[in-house]
Amino acid sequence: MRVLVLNGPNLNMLGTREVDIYGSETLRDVEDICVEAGARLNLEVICRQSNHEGQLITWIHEALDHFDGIVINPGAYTHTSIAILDALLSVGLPVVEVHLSNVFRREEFRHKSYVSQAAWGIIGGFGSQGYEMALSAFARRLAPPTTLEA
Ligand code: DHK
Repeated sequence: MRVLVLNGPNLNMLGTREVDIYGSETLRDVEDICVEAGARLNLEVICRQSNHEGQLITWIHEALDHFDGIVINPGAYTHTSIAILDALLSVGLPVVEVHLSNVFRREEFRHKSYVSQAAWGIIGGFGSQGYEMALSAFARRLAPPTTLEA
């Protein structure tokens, strides 16, 4: 089972960017956590980050033939991008939306998420642990049902 972890704009600045809000872990740390969690959970995890909406959309389209699910932190595109919502809806893969911060404790413009409309679940406020939670949800969802012994 393969899961694509997508991070959007400014998440490459993790570790130096507003550490009081986003924490001191770098994007590399977050991606390492995802790959390690994937190994524990028996998921193949591939991580990508872009500051460009079109690149994120292309990766979402390409995921259709290569992945079983998507974990996405769209950064500020969460609150603005109907195009990313449409891309997620067009591929129809299960999506977990992750935010490092609890967006509902922050400015009102962060309370609206377009992406949520395509999401199976939403996780926010747990820092990098949120990505592990998302992957663990996929491991449960994608695991083949255990057969009962006769
Ligand atoms: C990351 C961002 O870059 C913001 O634009 C979002 C999100 C929140 C996060 O908490 O991970 O508003």
